[in-house]
Amino acid sequence: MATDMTLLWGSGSPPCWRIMIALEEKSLRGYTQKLLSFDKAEHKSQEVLDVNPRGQLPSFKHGNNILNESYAACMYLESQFKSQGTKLIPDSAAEQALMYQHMFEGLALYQKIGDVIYYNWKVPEGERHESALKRNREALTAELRLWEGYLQKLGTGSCLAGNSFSMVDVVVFPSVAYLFRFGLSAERYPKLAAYYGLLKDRPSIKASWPPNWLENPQGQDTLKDI
Ligand SMILES: N[C@@H](CCC(=O)N[C@@H](CS)C(=O)NCC(=O)O)C(=O)O
Repeated sequence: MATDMTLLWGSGSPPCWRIMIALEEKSLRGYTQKLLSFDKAEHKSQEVLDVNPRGQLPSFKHGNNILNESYAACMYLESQFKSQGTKLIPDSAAEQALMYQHMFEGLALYQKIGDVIYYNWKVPEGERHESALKRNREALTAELRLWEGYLQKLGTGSCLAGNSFSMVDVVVFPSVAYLFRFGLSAERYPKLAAYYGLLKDRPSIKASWPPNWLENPQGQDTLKDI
């Protein structure tokens, strides 16, 4: 039982989801968790600020060790619980190279998704320009084509670093799920859709599926024309 761990999280947040998948994969259950509401600005509460001065979720603690960066928390969990649950860092140099490469590219993917989906939230009303949003949409399209190519090269039924599920899948899958939640076309991006289909029912992913998505299965169509 992971009773010395606490996770403050928000539903539907890909960074929070990454840590929850890693915890499941490492068989770390029974941790203290608190679901907070972004709508009620609970991520700016003193409870969060005490752990995470950025006032962001996830905020994660293991004993006295604080890890508020989702990638850092996932890597830490693998390192501390190496022999428990799924081995998330492959031994083979070729798979490790792919894993690290795609993990960090996953940050660019996540950033570009946010630049489109949250354009209005990020840019104050008077500073918004159709041309800037168009550029962001084009940048996301180019990024998604790269991922289609990577998955094509990996082959049908492959995870992102090869046949085995690894850390790159822990951190990138939530972004891919987000894409489809926001209406990405499975016809236009068949490899990403197949990857999504391959992993969406994996026990660690199912167990941590965002509760607000379960309550409201209808997503949005923001990305339908990307
Ligand atoms: N670098 C952080 C990013 C965390 C993050 O961006 N969290 C968002 C939710 S998805 C958040 O709390 N946003 C509220 C804010 O920045 O005020 C990580 O990967 O863990």
